[in-house]
Formats: sequence, structure tokens, C-alpha cells
Amino acid sequence: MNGTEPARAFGGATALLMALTTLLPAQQFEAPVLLTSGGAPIDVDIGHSAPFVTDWDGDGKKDLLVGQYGQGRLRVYRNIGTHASPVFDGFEWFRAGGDIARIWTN
Ligand SMILES: [Ca+2]
Repeated sequence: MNGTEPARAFGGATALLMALTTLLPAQQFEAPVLLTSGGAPIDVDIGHSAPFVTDWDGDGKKDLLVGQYGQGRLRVYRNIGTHASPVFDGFEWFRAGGDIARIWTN
């Protein structure tokens, strides 16, 4: 591998993105919604959150995962509402091997 290969790969991805945005019809986002847990706005330690929605526990309702910069941890908010109207009441830290999992954040 030489020093130009990553640049070419990035350029290819950029070209693909440009092609997709040209070919696909304009998309509109829904109005923003403040997500709450236990009645309080969901927030993270030290900001820099990375939310992801998936059915974490396999019960058919999508849950909310939120990675955070603070201590490099991942919050798991299980949906106790419905698929159409999710409700969150607290979170648990993602664990691995019995310990709270984390990635190093400088
Ligand atoms: Ca679920």
C-alpha cells in the first residue's frame, strides 16, 4: 500500500455520495423531537453523543443506544412503550465480560 490509496478510496466514496444525492429525490426530515427518559431530556456526559436506534433486546420494539464521549461508554435505553410511541425510563451501561465496556477517548 502506498500513500495514495486512502485518498483514492475517499475520493471514490465522495463520488458515490455525490452520485446518490444527484439520483435520489430530495428527502425531508421530520420535525425534531426531544427524547426523554423518565420525564427528563436524554443527555450524555461531556457531549459528543452518537445515537443509534435498533431492537437491542429482540422484543420487536426499537431501543435507543447512545454512545458518549465521556468515558467512552454506551448507554442502552430499552423501549418500554410501543414501537410507534417509544418510552424510555432510565438506561443501563453496555457491559462486556461483566464490566462496563468502554473505548478510550483522549
Ligand atoms: Ca427492543
